Amino acid sequence: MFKSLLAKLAVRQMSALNAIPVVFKKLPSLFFTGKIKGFFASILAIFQLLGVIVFDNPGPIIGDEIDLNDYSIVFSDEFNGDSLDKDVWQICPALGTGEIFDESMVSFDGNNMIISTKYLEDGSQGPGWYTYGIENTDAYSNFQLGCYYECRCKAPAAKGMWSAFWMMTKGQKDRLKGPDTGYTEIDVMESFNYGMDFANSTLHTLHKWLPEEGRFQSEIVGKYRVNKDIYNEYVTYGVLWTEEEFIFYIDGKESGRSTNGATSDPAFMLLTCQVKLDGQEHPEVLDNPESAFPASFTVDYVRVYTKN
Ligand SMILES: [Ca+2]
Repeated sequence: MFKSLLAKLAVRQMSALNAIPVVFKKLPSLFFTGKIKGFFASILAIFQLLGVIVFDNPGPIIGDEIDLNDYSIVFSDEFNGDSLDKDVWQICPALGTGEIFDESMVSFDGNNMIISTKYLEDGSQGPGWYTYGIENTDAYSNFQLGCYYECRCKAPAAKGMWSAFWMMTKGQKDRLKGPDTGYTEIDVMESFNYGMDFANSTLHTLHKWLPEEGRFQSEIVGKYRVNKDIYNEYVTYGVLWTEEEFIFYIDGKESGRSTNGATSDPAFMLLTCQVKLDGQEHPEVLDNPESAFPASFTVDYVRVYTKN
């Protein structure tokens, strides 16, 4: 029976199960060295891990910190200017959830790029929910494995918003021109729980398009509880892309890892803010007070590091 129960657990729940003894082993040394705060934080983490296994709740972030001392920045956009660098970024094609991407919704405050979202009666493409999304131009779509990709941002504080920092391997663009060889989508940060259960949490997800089977193979690597107000405080979300796996980080601390979709195909990055409309009769976005808009997805920077 225990075996059949185990078989029903998703990979993220199995990771939580495997993490419990690791955290448990640290308890005596934390207690006997007087690190009482760490001791109780570990006890709490064990309960949170049980919540992941039993209820599929967001889990705690308990991994090691990434050491970037051995890394150098090979690409960055600090978004400190007053416009989008069109050599690097272009508008992301529509993502099919019903919102309208319009460049008028992107602005700069000297330190950040801000993607604003608002319903406009008189928008350039008629009435609708206006927002924006960017992806790398072809010239900047050759990011490689071996690098650490990081974005520092604040998620929009409105119900029904879906902000994301993600990557896609080049096969996604190439399939439009030639044979479809498949691709991997790496969702480093997805935030859509403002004002709902599991606010202040984020998802890491991998989707692998298998053209010969005509389907996506998807894996939620994990849902993670960030111990911060992610709508008003900056958080960094990152992924270290190695030959064998994707290792995810939140504020520099490992949150989860996966071998699914490990690939050497080059990739491009995307920053998008969707509105969860999806043809719903009553989308959650309508439950916000008027004062919630324009909602802002605030991005301080995107950086790519490579090992020296
Ligand atoms: Ca900045």
